[in-house]
Formats: sequence, C-alpha cells, structure tokens
Amino acid sequence: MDAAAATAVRSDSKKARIYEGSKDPKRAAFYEKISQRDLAPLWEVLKGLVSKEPKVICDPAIWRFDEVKSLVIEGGGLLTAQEAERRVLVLENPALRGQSKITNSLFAGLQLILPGEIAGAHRHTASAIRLILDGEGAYTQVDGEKTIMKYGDFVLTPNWTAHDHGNESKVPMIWLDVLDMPTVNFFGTSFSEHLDDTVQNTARVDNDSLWRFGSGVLPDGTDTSSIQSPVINYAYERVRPILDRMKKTGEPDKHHGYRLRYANPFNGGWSLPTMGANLSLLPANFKSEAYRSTDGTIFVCLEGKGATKIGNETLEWGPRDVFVAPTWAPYSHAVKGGEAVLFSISDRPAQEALGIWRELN
Ligand code: 1HN
Repeated sequence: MDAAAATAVRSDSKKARIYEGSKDPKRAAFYEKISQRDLAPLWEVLKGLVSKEPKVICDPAIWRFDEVKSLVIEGGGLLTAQEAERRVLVLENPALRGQSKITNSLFAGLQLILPGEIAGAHRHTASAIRLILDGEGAYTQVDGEKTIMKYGDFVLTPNWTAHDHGNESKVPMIWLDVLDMPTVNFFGTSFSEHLDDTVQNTARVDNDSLWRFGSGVLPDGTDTSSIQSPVINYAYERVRPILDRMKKTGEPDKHHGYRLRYANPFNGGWSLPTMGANLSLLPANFKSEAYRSTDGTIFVCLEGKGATKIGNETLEWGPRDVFVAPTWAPYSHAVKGGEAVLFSISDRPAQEALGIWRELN
C-alpha cells in the first residue's frame, strides 16, 4: 500500500460510526469530532455491551458421522498427516464460519490418521482433548507416556504437554479433537513449538497415568498441586460401567440423566482448568426437562439414539454424531428406544474460575 492509500485508510478508520443518535446533527458533528481522537460515545452502544441476557453469535448445529466420515476419508487422499501436521476437518459453527470455532470459546475438529502415519511431536499453550470415534489401535503419546486408543476413550493433552500420534493398526482412525484455542487466543497467550524428535521416546509404561492415579491411591511423593489431571486416557471400558452402577442405585437427574464428571484425581475438580467434560447415561425413552447454562456445550452420542430440542430447533442424533448447544439456549433431550450415552464438553471450568458461570434461573 502506498503512503496516500495508507493515510486514506487511516482517516477512514477515524470516521465516526453511524449511531442511532447521529440523526441529531449536533450529536453527529460531536461524534465526528471526538472520533478524530479515537473516542466514541458509550451511551450509543451500552445496551449491546451489557445485555440483560447473553447475546452470543453461535447456532445449534449437528455433524452426523455417517454423512461426514466419507469426507474425512477423502481428505486423507489429498495430503499426508505429516504434510498437514494435523489432518483435521474443522467443525465450523454455521454462525462463526471462517473462525475455526464450534462455540465462542472452543475449537472442534475431526482428525484422521491412516495406517502407518505419524503426526509429529509438538506442544502448545492450548489444551486438547480427544474423543475416539472410529477405528482402534492408534496411539497418542503425552509427555513420555503412550496410550493405545479405543472407541469412547477420553484422552487429554493438557497445556504445554508434548504430544504425537501414530497409527500402527490396519484401519484408519478418526477422533474428535476439542481445544480451548479460541480462549487462549482471546487472551493473546498462544505459544507453540515443534520438538526435535518427531516421535517422543516413551519413558513410562503404557497407560502409566491411569494405573498410577486412577485407582483411588496416590503414590508417596506425588505433587498434587496440578490444576490439570495427570490421567491422559480415561478409558471408556473403565468409565462406562460406572454409569450402570449409578443407574442401579439411584434416580436419573431430570436434566442430565445419570451423569459423571471426568475429574482431576488430585483435587476432585475438572480434568482441565479450561474445559470440563461429562458422560451421561439417558435411560430408555428418557425425556429431560429443559435446561440452560452459560457454557455452550458440545455433545457427542456414543451409544443409542435420540433428539435434542435446542431453542426452536430439533436435532436428531445417533452414534458418533457431534452437536452443539449455544450459550444459554434452552435444550432438552429425548431418547428414542433403548438407553443412550452422551459425552459432553464445555468451557464451564473457565467460567466457574472467573465466577461468571450460571445455569437455569
Ligand atoms: C493439535 O495439536 C491437534 O495434536 C489436533 O492432534 C487439532 C487443532 C488446532 C491446533 C492444534 C493434535 C489441533 C491441534
């Protein structure tokens, strides 16, 4: 851009916006004058800034696995996992296209890793979770610990942990990635680096963290101050039976059915400070009462079928479908036929830490 064009752009950016009150010529002139000093009248925008209720740009949306799987696989023929660094199709909220967001604070995508492929080691300030949806037998390594992943496993790569993936199985693997990247970027705190070794040396026994910290004991000398869980794979085969036990001994919650939280075994809190995940068993023909909260929530069906009414929209779901309920939108689930299992994840821990999380009211 030449100097004259740059000046024109700059002077244009100093033009007062057209506000409601600009109809009054005196006010309009005032707004124009203060705009030259990078000032603007709060009274023209206050109502939009401090709204009575949350006003978010985010739509209810669903990605049906059977419809998108072939597209994920097709992407696998275009470039290798190594070329892509991470071969992921981003789940873009229809109201937030081009921003790599599924909600205002979270990223989600479907990652494909083909047999024999490697996604090299790196680390970043954004924390990630993976929920395994298709295939079985690929591994993730996190800070020197390897875990082989299976359907429904909930895998963590907390902030700044080194992680790489590889598929030594005979079938393609697809999983859902959710990252707090939009939150990290909102604060302008994104850092990342590639590690020298594409594949980390694993210094620990496979699944060491689940054995060590997922059995109700803490080895002597454990530093329990971490705000992120030390467990890197909450294996579905260990977690799923707990829902059956809850069902045998209690009544379902009217909003969430039988629901558990993926916890940090050090303090009972959420498994990550920025993202909180749950697993719900909704009994056969269960209909939940409408619920809403300020954490826009990503749901994934792991078993069964149903429909969720979000605001005025009803989304029908089945196994491996991913759908999203925006901040403060009332939603209710209706199970169709036999019982269903829903995984969910949101930014609730971050909101709770800031004292701004609300539900219902
Ligand atoms: C990432 O590092 C992974 O490690 C997946 O598998 C998805 C999306 C955005 C930024 C980094 C991974 C990602 C990502």
